[in-house]
Amino acid sequence: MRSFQVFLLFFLWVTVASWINLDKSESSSSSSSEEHHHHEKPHRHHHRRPQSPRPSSSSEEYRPRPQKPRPPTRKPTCPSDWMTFNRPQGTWCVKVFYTAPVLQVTAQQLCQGQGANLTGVQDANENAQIAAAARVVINQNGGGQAEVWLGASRKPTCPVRTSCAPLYTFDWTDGHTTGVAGFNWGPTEPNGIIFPNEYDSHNWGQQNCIIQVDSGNSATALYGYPHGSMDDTHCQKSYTMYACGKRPR
Ligand SMILES: *[C@@H]1O[C@H](CO)[C@@H](O)[C@H](O)[C@H]1NC(C)=O
Ligand SMILES: [Ca+2]
Repeated sequence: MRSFQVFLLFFLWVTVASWINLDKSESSSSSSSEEHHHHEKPHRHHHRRPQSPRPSSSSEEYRPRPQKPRPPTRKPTCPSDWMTFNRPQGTWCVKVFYTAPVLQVTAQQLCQGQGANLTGVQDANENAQIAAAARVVINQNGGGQAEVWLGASRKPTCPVRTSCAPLYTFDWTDGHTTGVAGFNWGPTEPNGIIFPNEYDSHNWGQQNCIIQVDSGNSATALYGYPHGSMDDTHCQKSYTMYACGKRPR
Protein backbone atom coordinates (compact mmCIF):
# COMPACT_ATOMS: atom_id res chain seq x y z
CA MET A 1 0.00 0.00 0.00
CA ARG A 2 2.70 2.45 0.99
CA SER A 3 4.84 1.59 -2.02
CA PHE A 4 1.83 2.20 -4.24
CA GLN A 5 1.53 5.75 -2.79
CA VAL A 6 5.20 6.36 -3.50
CA PHE A 7 4.73 5.14 -7.03
CA LEU A 8 1.72 7.43 -7.47
CA LEU A 9 3.68 10.44 -6.26
CA PHE A 10 6.54 9.59 -8.58
CA PHE A 11 4.14 9.23 -11.48
CA LEU A 12 2.62 12.66 -10.79
CA TRP A 13 6.05 14.22 -10.53
CA VAL A 14 7.09 12.82 -13.91
CA THR A 15 3.88 14.11 -15.51
CA VAL A 16 4.29 17.60 -14.11
CA ALA A 17 7.97 17.71 -15.02
CA SER A 18 7.13 16.91 -18.63
CA TRP A 19 4.46 19.65 -18.61
CA ILE A 20 7.03 22.19 -17.53
CA ASN A 21 9.40 21.08 -20.26
CA LEU A 22 6.64 21.42 -22.81
CA ASP A 23 5.97 24.93 -21.50
CA LYS A 24 9.58 25.93 -21.96
CA SER A 25 9.94 24.75 -25.52
CA GLU A 26 6.61 26.26 -26.47
CA SER A 27 7.36 29.68 -25.03
CA SER A 28 10.86 29.80 -26.49
CA SER A 29 9.71 28.94 -30.01
CA SER A 30 6.83 31.39 -29.93
CA SER A 31 8.94 34.23 -28.57
CA SER A 32 11.51 33.72 -31.31
CA SER A 33 8.79 34.06 -33.94
CA GLU A 34 7.59 37.23 -32.32
CA GLU A 35 10.37 39.54 -33.47
CA HIS A 36 12.21 39.99 -30.15
CA HIS A 37 9.33 40.82 -27.97
CA HIS A 38 9.81 41.58 -24.32
CA HIS A 39 11.71 38.81 -22.66
CA GLU A 40 9.27 38.17 -19.93
CA LYS A 41 10.06 35.19 -17.86
CA PRO A 42 7.32 32.69 -18.32
CA HIS A 43 5.80 32.51 -14.86
CA ARG A 44 5.10 28.88 -15.30
CA HIS A 45 8.14 27.53 -13.53
CA HIS A 46 6.66 27.87 -10.10
CA HIS A 47 6.46 24.59 -8.43
CA ARG A 48 3.02 23.38 -8.84
CA ARG A 49 1.73 21.16 -6.25
CA PRO A 50 1.43 17.78 -7.92
CA GLN A 51 -1.78 16.89 -6.24
CA SER A 52 -3.88 19.71 -7.62
CA PRO A 53 -3.53 20.44 -11.31
CA ARG A 54 -6.40 22.91 -11.63
CA PRO A 55 -7.91 22.72 -15.07
CA SER A 56 -9.24 26.29 -14.97
CA SER A 57 -5.92 27.96 -14.25
CA SER A 58 -4.03 25.71 -16.65
CA SER A 59 -6.41 26.46 -19.49
CA GLU A 60 -5.79 30.13 -18.78
CA GLU A 61 -2.06 29.56 -19.01
CA TYR A 62 -2.34 27.78 -22.34
CA ARG A 63 -4.58 30.44 -23.81
CA PRO A 64 -3.05 31.55 -27.16
CA ARG A 65 -1.43 34.94 -27.07
CA PRO A 66 -3.48 37.77 -28.54
CA GLN A 67 -2.81 38.26 -32.27
CA LYS A 68 -0.54 41.13 -33.12
CA PRO A 69 -2.50 43.84 -34.95
CA ARG A 70 -2.01 43.29 -38.70
CA PRO A 71 -0.83 46.15 -40.90
CA PRO A 72 -3.79 47.68 -42.73
CA THR A 73 -4.52 45.72 -45.93
CA ARG A 74 -6.54 48.52 -47.58
CA LYS A 75 -5.97 48.77 -51.32
CA PRO A 76 -4.16 51.96 -52.36
CA THR A 77 -6.59 54.34 -54.03
CA CYS A 78 -6.36 57.42 -56.23
CA PRO A 79 -7.34 60.81 -54.77
CA SER A 80 -11.05 61.40 -55.35
CA ASP A 81 -10.43 64.19 -57.86
CA TRP A 82 -8.07 62.01 -59.97
CA MET A 83 -9.19 59.42 -62.51
CA THR A 84 -8.45 55.78 -61.72
CA PHE A 85 -7.12 53.59 -64.53
CA ASN A 86 -6.89 49.86 -63.87
CA ARG A 87 -3.90 48.84 -65.94
CA PRO A 88 -2.52 45.32 -66.35
CA GLN A 89 0.62 46.53 -64.55
CA GLY A 90 -1.34 48.15 -61.69
CA THR A 91 -3.58 51.06 -60.80
CA TRP A 92 -2.68 54.47 -62.23
CA CYS A 93 -4.12 57.87 -61.26
CA VAL A 94 -4.46 60.71 -63.78
CA LYS A 95 -5.60 64.32 -63.53
CA VAL A 96 -5.82 67.06 -66.18
CA PHE A 97 -4.76 70.58 -65.17
CA TYR A 98 -5.21 74.03 -66.68
CA THR A 99 -2.55 76.72 -66.33
CA ALA A 100 -1.04 79.80 -67.85
CA PRO A 101 0.90 78.62 -70.94
CA VAL A 102 3.91 76.52 -69.92
CA LEU A 103 6.79 74.68 -71.57
CA GLN A 104 6.78 70.90 -71.44
CA VAL A 105 9.61 70.93 -68.90
CA THR A 106 7.59 73.25 -66.66
CA ALA A 107 4.50 71.06 -66.95
CA GLN A 108 6.61 68.09 -65.90
CA GLN A 109 7.85 70.06 -62.87
CA LEU A 110 4.27 70.96 -61.97
CA CYS A 111 3.38 67.26 -62.05
CA GLN A 112 6.39 66.41 -59.90
CA GLY A 113 5.10 68.94 -57.39
CA GLN A 114 2.02 66.68 -57.15
CA GLY A 115 4.17 63.56 -56.65
CA ALA A 116 3.47 62.64 -60.28
CA ASN A 117 4.90 62.76 -63.81
CA LEU A 118 3.42 63.95 -67.07
CA THR A 119 1.32 60.88 -67.84
CA GLY A 120 1.50 58.42 -70.67
CA VAL A 121 -1.59 56.82 -72.18
CA GLN A 122 -1.96 53.06 -71.89
CA ASP A 123 -4.85 52.47 -74.29
CA ALA A 124 -7.70 54.03 -76.30
CA ASN A 125 -10.03 54.07 -73.28
CA GLU A 126 -7.56 56.12 -71.26
CA ASN A 127 -7.09 58.49 -74.18
CA ALA A 128 -10.85 59.02 -74.46
CA GLN A 129 -11.15 59.62 -70.70
CA ILE A 130 -8.30 62.13 -70.69
CA ALA A 131 -9.88 63.94 -73.66
CA ALA A 132 -13.25 64.01 -71.88
CA ALA A 133 -11.64 65.38 -68.71
CA ALA A 134 -9.79 67.98 -70.77
CA ARG A 135 -13.08 69.05 -72.36
CA VAL A 136 -14.61 69.66 -68.93
CA VAL A 137 -11.60 71.71 -67.85
CA ILE A 138 -11.55 73.67 -71.12
CA ASN A 139 -15.21 74.57 -70.68
CA GLN A 140 -14.51 75.69 -67.11
CA ASN A 141 -11.89 78.04 -68.59
CA GLY A 142 -13.78 79.74 -71.38
CA GLY A 143 -14.14 76.97 -73.95
CA GLY A 144 -12.44 76.76 -77.34
CA GLN A 145 -9.44 74.59 -78.12
CA ALA A 146 -6.53 73.65 -75.90
CA GLU A 147 -3.53 71.34 -75.95
CA VAL A 148 -2.51 68.94 -73.17
CA TRP A 149 1.12 68.03 -72.47
CA LEU A 150 1.66 64.27 -72.13
CA GLY A 151 4.66 62.27 -70.89
CA ALA A 152 6.50 60.92 -73.92
CA SER A 153 9.70 61.65 -75.79
CA ARG A 154 10.97 60.90 -79.28
CA LYS A 155 13.25 57.89 -79.45
CA PRO A 156 16.85 58.83 -80.19
CA THR A 157 16.68 56.15 -82.91
CA CYS A 158 13.93 58.12 -84.69
CA PRO A 159 15.62 61.44 -85.55
CA VAL A 160 13.51 62.21 -88.62
CA ARG A 161 9.99 61.46 -89.72
CA THR A 162 10.92 58.57 -91.97
CA SER A 163 13.15 56.82 -89.39
CA CYS A 164 10.38 54.92 -87.64
CA ALA A 165 6.76 53.83 -88.01
CA PRO A 166 4.36 56.25 -86.23
CA LEU A 167 3.51 53.89 -83.37
CA TYR A 168 7.20 53.25 -82.68
CA THR A 169 8.51 56.82 -82.77
CA PHE A 170 7.96 57.80 -79.10
CA ASP A 171 8.58 56.28 -75.68
CA TRP A 172 6.33 56.91 -72.67
CA THR A 173 8.31 58.56 -69.89
CA ASP A 174 6.15 58.29 -66.77
CA GLY A 175 7.78 55.08 -65.56
CA HIS A 176 4.46 53.17 -65.70
CA THR A 177 2.83 53.33 -69.14
CA THR A 178 3.76 50.51 -71.54
CA GLY A 179 3.13 49.51 -75.16
CA VAL A 180 1.82 51.50 -78.08
CA ALA A 181 -1.95 51.03 -77.80
CA GLY A 182 -2.32 54.49 -76.23
CA PHE A 183 -0.93 56.43 -79.21
CA ASN A 184 -3.74 58.17 -81.07
CA TRP A 185 -1.94 60.22 -83.71
CA GLY A 186 -3.80 62.85 -85.66
CA PRO A 187 -3.70 62.62 -89.46
CA THR A 188 -0.09 62.68 -90.78
CA GLU A 189 1.31 62.76 -87.21
CA PRO A 190 3.90 62.38 -85.88
CA ASN A 191 5.15 64.54 -88.71
CA GLY A 192 8.48 65.43 -87.09
CA ILE A 193 8.75 69.03 -88.29
CA ILE A 194 12.26 70.35 -87.82
CA PHE A 195 12.78 74.04 -87.07
CA PRO A 196 14.11 76.32 -88.37
CA ASN A 197 12.50 75.84 -91.74
CA GLU A 198 11.12 78.14 -94.43
CA TYR A 199 8.04 78.89 -92.28
CA ASP A 200 9.53 79.17 -88.82
CA SER A 201 12.89 80.51 -87.74
CA HIS A 202 12.88 79.16 -84.16
CA ASN A 203 15.98 77.15 -83.50
CA TRP A 204 14.02 74.34 -81.92
CA GLY A 205 15.08 71.30 -83.88
CA GLN A 206 12.90 68.20 -83.91
CA GLN A 207 9.42 67.76 -82.36
CA ASN A 208 10.49 65.68 -79.38
CA CYS A 209 7.38 66.03 -77.17
CA ILE A 210 3.68 65.08 -77.40
CA ILE A 211 0.39 66.90 -76.87
CA GLN A 212 -3.20 65.75 -76.99
CA VAL A 213 -5.30 68.28 -78.95
CA ASP A 214 -8.74 68.95 -77.50
CA SER A 215 -11.79 71.13 -77.84
CA GLY A 216 -14.40 72.25 -75.36
CA ASN A 217 -17.23 72.54 -77.78
CA SER A 218 -16.43 70.86 -81.08
CA ALA A 219 -15.57 67.46 -82.50
CA THR A 220 -12.40 68.92 -83.95
CA ALA A 221 -9.41 70.53 -82.29
CA LEU A 222 -6.10 72.06 -83.41
CA TYR A 223 -5.54 71.77 -87.21
CA GLY A 224 -9.03 70.26 -87.53
CA TYR A 225 -7.78 67.03 -85.93
CA PRO A 226 -10.38 64.97 -84.04
CA HIS A 227 -10.79 65.91 -80.37
CA GLY A 228 -8.36 63.67 -78.45
CA SER A 229 -5.79 63.26 -81.24
CA MET A 230 -2.07 63.40 -80.54
CA ASP A 231 0.56 65.54 -82.19
CA ASP A 232 4.31 65.53 -81.83
CA THR A 233 5.40 69.07 -81.08
CA HIS A 234 8.39 71.13 -80.04
CA CYS A 235 9.03 70.87 -76.31
CA GLN A 236 9.87 74.61 -76.40
CA LYS A 237 6.29 75.58 -77.19
CA SER A 238 3.89 76.64 -74.44
CA TYR A 239 0.43 75.17 -73.85
CA THR A 240 -2.27 75.72 -71.26
CA MET A 241 -2.93 72.17 -70.13
CA TYR A 242 -1.08 69.14 -68.86
CA ALA A 243 -2.03 65.68 -67.61
CA CYS A 244 -0.26 64.20 -64.60
CA GLY A 245 -0.10 60.51 -63.63
CA LYS A 246 0.97 58.76 -60.44
CA ARG A 247 0.62 55.51 -58.55
CA PRO A 248 -2.10 55.38 -55.92
CA ARG A 249 -1.13 55.55 -52.24
C1 LIG B 1 8.51 59.44 -63.00
O1 LIG B 1 9.10 58.76 -64.08
C2 LIG B 1 10.36 58.16 -63.80
C3 LIG B 1 10.87 57.51 -65.06
O2 LIG B 1 10.95 58.45 -66.10
C4 LIG B 1 10.21 57.16 -62.68
O3 LIG B 1 11.47 56.66 -62.32
C5 LIG B 1 9.57 57.81 -61.48
O4 LIG B 1 9.33 56.83 -60.49
C6 LIG B 1 8.26 58.45 -61.88
N1 LIG B 1 7.67 59.14 -60.74
C7 LIG B 1 6.41 58.92 -60.37
C8 LIG B 1 5.93 59.76 -59.23
O5 LIG B 1 5.68 58.09 -60.88
CA1 LIG C 1 3.67 67.35 -85.27
